[in-house]
Amino acid sequence: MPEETIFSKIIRKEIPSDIVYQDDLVTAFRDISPQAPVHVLIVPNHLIPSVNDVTDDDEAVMGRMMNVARIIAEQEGITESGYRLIVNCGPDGHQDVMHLHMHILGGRDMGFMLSRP
Ligand code: DGP
Repeated sequence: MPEETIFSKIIRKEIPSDIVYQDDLVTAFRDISPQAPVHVLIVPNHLIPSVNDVTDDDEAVMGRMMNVARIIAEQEGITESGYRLIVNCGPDGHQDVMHLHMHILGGRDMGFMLSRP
C-alpha cells in the first residue's frame, strides 16, 4: 500500500484547507503556496501516488479531474482569460507530494510554458 500524504487528510477534512470543490471522485483545494492569483489543486479522493501508478480502473477519475478543471475555471472567473493545467511526475517533473494532483493556475498571463534556463 502506498503511503498517504497530507492530501489524504485534506480530503477527509482532518486538517484545515480551502476546499473549493468536492464530489465522490475528486477534491479541489487552494494551493498553500500560490504561484498565481488562482492556484487550485485537483486530486483523486483515493490515493494514486503519481501518473506512473494510474491504471485502467482510474480512467473515470482522470476524466473527472479534467471536467472539474473546467468547473473551477468557471467558478474562479478565468474561463475566458485562460489558465494552465500542470501535472508533475517524479524527480525530473519536480513532483513534491506523492498523491497525484493537477494544478490549475490562472488569473494572470502564465508566460511561456517552460522556463528557458
Ligand atoms: P508538486 O510540486 O506538483 O508536487 O506540488 C505540490 C503542491 O502542493 C505545491 O504547490 C504546494 C502544495 N501543498 C503542499 N502541501 C500542502 C498543504 O498542506 N496544503 C495545501 N493546500 N497545499 C499544499
